Amino acid sequence: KVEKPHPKEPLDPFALVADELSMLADRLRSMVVAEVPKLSSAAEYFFKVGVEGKRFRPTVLLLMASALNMPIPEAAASGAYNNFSKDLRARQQCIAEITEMIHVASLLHDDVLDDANTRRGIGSLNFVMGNKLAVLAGDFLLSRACVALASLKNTEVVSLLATTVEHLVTGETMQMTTKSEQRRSMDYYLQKTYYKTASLISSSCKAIALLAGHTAEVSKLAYDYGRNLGLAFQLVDDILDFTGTSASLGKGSLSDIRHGIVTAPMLFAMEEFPELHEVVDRGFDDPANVDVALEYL
Ligand code: GRG
Repeated sequence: KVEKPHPKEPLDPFALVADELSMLADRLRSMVVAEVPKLSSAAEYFFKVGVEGKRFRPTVLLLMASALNMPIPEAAASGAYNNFSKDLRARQQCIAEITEMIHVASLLHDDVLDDANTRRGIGSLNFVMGNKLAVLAGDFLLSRACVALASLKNTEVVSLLATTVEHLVTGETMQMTTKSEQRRSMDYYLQKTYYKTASLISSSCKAIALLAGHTAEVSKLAYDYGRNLGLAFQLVDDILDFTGTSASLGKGSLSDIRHGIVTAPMLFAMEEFPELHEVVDRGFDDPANVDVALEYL
């Protein structure tokens, strides 16, 4: 039960779905039990209490389910909402679980690609158990996500979430560009950000709507909401990479610029200070060039 907040107190969206979020962690651990114990412990590494991350995606999805499952008279009349049941909510919780498994798989692989040492305030899985097990644990999470997805028996939802895995890979590949034109283009940044971050959130929001039997029009609205929220989320994440500390981020700060990745804060600074273009084109292999760029931000 959630107490009604005092009008002046900000609403805590996480509190609204707190019970389901704690169930989610238990479910995720039980969904990644493997034949080989080493694989189970690698796969559940980020599902343990205290290292589950912000749980932004499952929170958004569960709130989306609450919003979309509310019966509205027109819909009830059309018969589309007859299955407002615990079963529907359980299927939507399954989308939250699948989304979190895909997300964590991408984090595991990302940390291998970036040779990162920390994640969620503890050693990254590659740092603690090695690159090989981190890659395999990511593969395993994707496999279990596929099995859960198939159990929903909804081909549109399967196709949607399978495509979003391709988008994650596409976004990550786009991020590796060394082409000058692409590195300085806001359009390229936004397209990459859609693939890398917003696609998973938007597609899973749409899946929540589709499972509830909503029309293509409503499902598209859910998708657009998730897309915009995902883009905004990544913009904030990119700013925090410059302004945050290792303690507040749970991972190293200034990671993007040190990996030569040009994000929104740098693109905006380039608009204001044209001389930054040349600095960005030199790349950031030389730490002295990182310091030069930081002076403009
Ligand atoms: C294996 C699915 C898969 C993909 C491989 C490595 C890769 C391709 C994609 C990486 C995509 C990636 C890491 C995008 C960044 C998304 C992002 C904003 C991550 C941080 O999300 P938070 O802040 O993290 O929600 P927590 O830890 O709170 O869950």
